[in-house]
Amino acid sequence: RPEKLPELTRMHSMTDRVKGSIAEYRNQVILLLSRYVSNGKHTLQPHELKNELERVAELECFAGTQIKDSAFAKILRATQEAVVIPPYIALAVRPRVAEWQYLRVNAFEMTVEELSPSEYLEFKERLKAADDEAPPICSDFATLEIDMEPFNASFPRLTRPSSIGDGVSYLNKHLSSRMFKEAGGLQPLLDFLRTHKCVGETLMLNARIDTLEKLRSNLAKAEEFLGALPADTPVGSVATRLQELGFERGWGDTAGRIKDMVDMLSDLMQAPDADLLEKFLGRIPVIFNVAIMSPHGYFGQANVLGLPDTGGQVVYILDQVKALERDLLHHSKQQGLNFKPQIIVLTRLIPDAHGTSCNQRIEHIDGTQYSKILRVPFKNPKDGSVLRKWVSRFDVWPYMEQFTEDSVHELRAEFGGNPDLIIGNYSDGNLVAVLLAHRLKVTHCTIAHALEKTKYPNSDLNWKELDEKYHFSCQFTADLIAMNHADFIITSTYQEIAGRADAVGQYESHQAYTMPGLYRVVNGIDVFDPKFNIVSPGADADTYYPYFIKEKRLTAFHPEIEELLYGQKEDVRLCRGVLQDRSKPIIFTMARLDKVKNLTGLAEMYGKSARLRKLVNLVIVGGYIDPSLSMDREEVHQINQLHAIIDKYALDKGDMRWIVAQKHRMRNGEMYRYIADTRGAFIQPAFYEAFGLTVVEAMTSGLPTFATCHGGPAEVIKHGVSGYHIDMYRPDEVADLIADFFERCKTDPGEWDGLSKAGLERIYSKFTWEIYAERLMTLSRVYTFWKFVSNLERREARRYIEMFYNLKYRQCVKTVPLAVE
Ligand code: UDP
Ligand code: LCN
Repeated sequence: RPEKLPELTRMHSMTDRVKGSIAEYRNQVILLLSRYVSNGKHTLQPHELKNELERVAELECFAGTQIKDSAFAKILRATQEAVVIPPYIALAVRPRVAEWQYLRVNAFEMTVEELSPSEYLEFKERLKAADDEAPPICSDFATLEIDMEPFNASFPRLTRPSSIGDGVSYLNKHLSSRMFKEAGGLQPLLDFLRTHKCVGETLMLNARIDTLEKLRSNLAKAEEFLGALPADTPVGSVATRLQELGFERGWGDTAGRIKDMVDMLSDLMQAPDADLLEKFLGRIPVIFNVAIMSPHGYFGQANVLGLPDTGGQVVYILDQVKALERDLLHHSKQQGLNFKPQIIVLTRLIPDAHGTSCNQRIEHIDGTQYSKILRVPFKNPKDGSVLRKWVSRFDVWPYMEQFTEDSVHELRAEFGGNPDLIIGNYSDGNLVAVLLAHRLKVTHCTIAHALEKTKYPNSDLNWKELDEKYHFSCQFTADLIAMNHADFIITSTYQEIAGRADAVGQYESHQAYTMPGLYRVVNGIDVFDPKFNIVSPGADADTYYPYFIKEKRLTAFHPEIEELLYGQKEDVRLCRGVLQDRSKPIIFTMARLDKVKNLTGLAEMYGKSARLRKLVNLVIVGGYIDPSLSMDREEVHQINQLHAIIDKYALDKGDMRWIVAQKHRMRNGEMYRYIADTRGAFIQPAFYEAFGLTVVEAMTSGLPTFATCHGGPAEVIKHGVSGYHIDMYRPDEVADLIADFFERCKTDPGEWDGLSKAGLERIYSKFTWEIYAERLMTLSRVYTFWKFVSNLERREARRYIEMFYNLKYRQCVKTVPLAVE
């Protein structure tokens, strides 16, 4: 196997370590492996591997031996998944963040071998094959393997896990030093500044500066001219002289700011400096028009939150637009321009709008001057008729191409040309962004919000069983296409890219996986790629602020909130259960009522814990109470389940209230604060949460927060400092953790205040929209520049992606039925 040679040393050391442990602890290892393989074909999760190891280590007959400290035990603790097909057990080991090695042990013969990703996945696929099914002939060729690695081999790549998520700094360092090493390396920078136009007007440099020499000498002249003037001299008084020297608008609004930028460029021409380069590029006015894609769900500003498929992404984008417009206007002014930035959110027009504005073509975005929502309907690809009703985000695939086609014209008409930046959101928006950016040759940014593959355990391996319901074959293919096409990807947290020491990242999980019978991904994405950048969102400061800012409190909402929380009537359209003891603090949750959010798990946990029920009331906001009102199959199931739990634990007899989804955002903001007044807490009980805006909203309100340890909240909260992590796979422990906290609060109120304060501090340091907007716009300018001057286009990869799209994605879409009106 000559192609494996470079890996041999490292791989052998791991197999050798396993062999060493087998030799040293033969009996324990035999017992352990035989237990692992005793249940036939299956996969084992990390906790199952560890629990069995503990059990064997604790057996009396092995007292005194140290298998728990052996090299094999360490490898097992670093294993993220094991595939058992007796007598074999194959391990996917992740010794460090984003580093993977694969091993296979024969539990009967005690032999060990290393596997390549492809071999491991091929072995895993056998879980899905019938026992008597013959292995595929010419398996190497008969299975479609997706491998992006060869395209990225010559591309700069980070090496330190701690640098993941700060791709732009690395890229600037790498490419700026390369620019200086190559003869004429600075020419592309000159070309970039010379080709710069906005609405036909030349910016930055005009034709008078046509060589680097000329640039150098005219920079010196400009420096001298500007240096002699007061710093606040307006640009109007210097523009003519600067134009004669070759400098057009775009450098600044005063002599001082123009000189700043001129100095930066002179310095850059002298020596490479990545930070300075980033600062300089961040000031070039290249982005004026931004198109943001978010097709699925009800995208609107009122009455939409909590509707199926309509949650954080809508909140995120509306806040993002406000923050970006503010930043663009500020930037444009500072650079001496008076262009009106345009931000357009492209979404789906839904004729049957259910009391929302989603049937309007255009809607101005509140809190902005020029930004708007543009809605384009989905059309039946067969007869072109407009789709009237809402469809689940899992069923949108057949509509995407026509939607893109129709949107190109509408967007160009609204912008009066092409946008300068296209941002995709979630799988469908990202796919539309790929198609548009590809066609218009515009900088493309991807935001996943939630990569669905990570939310549903084994959704790749079991895709066939799930496809009828979720169409993951389309979605995961679209995700792969989008993440590889994007010029840059922004994520809300580090874990979204590369996980933690003990947990796999969302993007990382797309590195190697298999969908048996569809394709096998041996290298889907590299999390060390400099395209990844962490830019965390916040909570809108006008809506969410601490409970103790008395002068801003919206007390006018209090009677309505009190009625919502403490009303003594049940009404199937509004609520179930009443709270009897108002002196108890409230533990509160609010989310879309989908399975992964696990609101039912919270109710069950509370129902079971007599201790918790004595200490606090529970308020759940989500979904409908009456299942007949819901349009979403998963939601209906959750509604019925929640009713069953309430019945089972008699939760409607005084200590729990379930309230329908609340769509009034300002009032919701006040509700968090009202619950803080009860000295309560926010609980986010999801099995998995990609980021979790409610967590940030609660913490911004000063409400102590307990949130899932699976996903983004694990990074937003520092456990035990600014909130608590909870694992809803272990509900009894969670109930105790919350009960302990409220018991401590009873004896020491400082406990509650301390947690509330630390939560706020955490938010202010990292999760605000101001930080977000400045960072995202800098990234957009920098990646636009690098795309222009270097081979960031990745043309080979793009051709491969086009083929994948045409030969695979479009085939998958054919399996998705069209909606029936
Ligand atoms: N939300 C709401 N009313 C509801 C449920 C949710 O206003 O009944 C809001 C919530 O305040 C937050 C967003 O919807 O702003 C949910 O975002 P999150 O990131 O927590 O979850 P997602 O729904 O995006 O998965
Ligand atoms: C989607 C999700 O599921 C949430 O976890 C995020 O907070 C939201 O989008 C905004 O990014």
